[in-house]
Amino acid sequence: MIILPKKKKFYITTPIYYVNSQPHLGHAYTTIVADMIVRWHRLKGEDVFFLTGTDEHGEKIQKAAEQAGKPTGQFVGEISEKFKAAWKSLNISFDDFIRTTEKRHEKVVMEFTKTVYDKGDIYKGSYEGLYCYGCENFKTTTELVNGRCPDHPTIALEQISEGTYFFRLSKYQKKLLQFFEKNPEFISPVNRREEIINRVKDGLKDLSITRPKDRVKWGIEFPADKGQVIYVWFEALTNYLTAVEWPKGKKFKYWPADVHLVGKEIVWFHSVIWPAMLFSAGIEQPKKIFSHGWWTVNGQKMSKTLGNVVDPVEFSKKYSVDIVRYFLVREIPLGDDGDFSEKALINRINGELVADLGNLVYRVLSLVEKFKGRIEGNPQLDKKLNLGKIDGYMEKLELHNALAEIWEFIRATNKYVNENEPWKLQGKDLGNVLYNLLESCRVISILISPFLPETSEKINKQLGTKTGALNKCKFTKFSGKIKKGEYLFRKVE
Ligand code: ME8
Repeated sequence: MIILPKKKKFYITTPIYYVNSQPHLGHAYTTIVADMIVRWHRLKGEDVFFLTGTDEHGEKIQKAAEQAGKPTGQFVGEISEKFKAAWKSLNISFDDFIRTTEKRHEKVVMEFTKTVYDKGDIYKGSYEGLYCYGCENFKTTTELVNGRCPDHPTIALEQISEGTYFFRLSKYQKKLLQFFEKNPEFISPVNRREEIINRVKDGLKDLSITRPKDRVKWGIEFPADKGQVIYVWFEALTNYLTAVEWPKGKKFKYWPADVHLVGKEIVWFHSVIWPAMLFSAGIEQPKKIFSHGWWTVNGQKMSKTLGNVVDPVEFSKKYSVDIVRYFLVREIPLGDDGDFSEKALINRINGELVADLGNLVYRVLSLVEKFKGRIEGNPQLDKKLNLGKIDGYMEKLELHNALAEIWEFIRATNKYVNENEPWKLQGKDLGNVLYNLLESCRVISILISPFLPETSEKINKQLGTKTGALNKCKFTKFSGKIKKGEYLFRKVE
């Protein structure tokens, strides 16, 4: 029996999104970025698992369903479907879409909570404080701006006083700080890391992790007290374990997560509360929490509460799915904030997509169409490709740099056309130049496939080639059957 070497595994997650209203461009951003990363790892031949889904319990959702006048179960089901449909239309290649109202999740949450309880890390107490339904979290007075939560200025805070169970978060302060010290890349990018470490150094308060059932009905029952439901964040974070069948399922081979990709407003939950929960339950830590920035519209954070949301699906109908995907990732480095503007999007279409990529493929195929000789020769253009550099950027999650490096190759190929002036060549010389150009286009179709999957497929169709894994990015014999089609992108006036 031949034993094949075990494939490297790669597990990436997005936050699970609240179903209190529709998916918007901010949610699409995180999901698209995760999709590009996972597609890159698939190209490398790794055994990947990509998880996304919806966060469906808690007061905020309960209230939204009441406002919509619908039974809560029906309400959450409808919106969860909208997220799923949006991700399908944006070409998101998720392996699992989890819903926190599923039985499999309830089972894992119960078992996880019991494990932490048995460890002695949960105790009964009472809580008094100001609660923000937008964040589903208590706020301290120092966090407020003009008496309101800065992230949800339109939602009035509520004074709450009630019996609750606490998780001994404070117990893990030292262990967390040691862990951050030993794993400098755990919280990325670095600027967020410093903020978190300083906050943990200031001291950790135990976390209220249940809500009385007479106030919050829509949740998973707390196993140790039937009068309480589990706090939505404590429950939601556990989804990352549910999907990989903790503690003993087959999919648990994917744990620990390689990347939890999140927006910067929830990095605290992921880099402090979640690791403390895992320490308590005796489960290995994820490898990286990467928090990205926010998209704003006219300088304001895009949010359901502010009502200034951009619909990613509508936008992709107006331009194309690939254009929206490309723009979001090329426009800002992962980790930075960005302001959404249609003008900037149009500039990217007309520049990089039409003038560089679209023009290259069209030019090459037009030349090949007229040529009757043999397309063969010596690899020359492959020296312009730095695959190691592109992969290095992808490993560091510098997607905009990876794209810029791919574009270097596209531009080098265009330059090769201009320098060799194939329209003046004939016979073997022309065959050689066309060989280099076709192999280059084929390689480009592989490299762009994680970012622009539809365009990659179109190029393959026109070249008559099949897309391959990353190890097919070497120049070999060109064996496609050309079928020139439409321009890949149209100029926007
Ligand atoms: O926080 N710019 O869900 P949520 C960029 N259910 N990204 C944005 C964005 C913006 N303007 N707005 C939202 C929750 N996002 C919890 C998560 S995880 C166990 C539980 C993205 O529906 C970003 O990824 O409020 C952010 O973290 C996430 O959507 C918040 O989605």
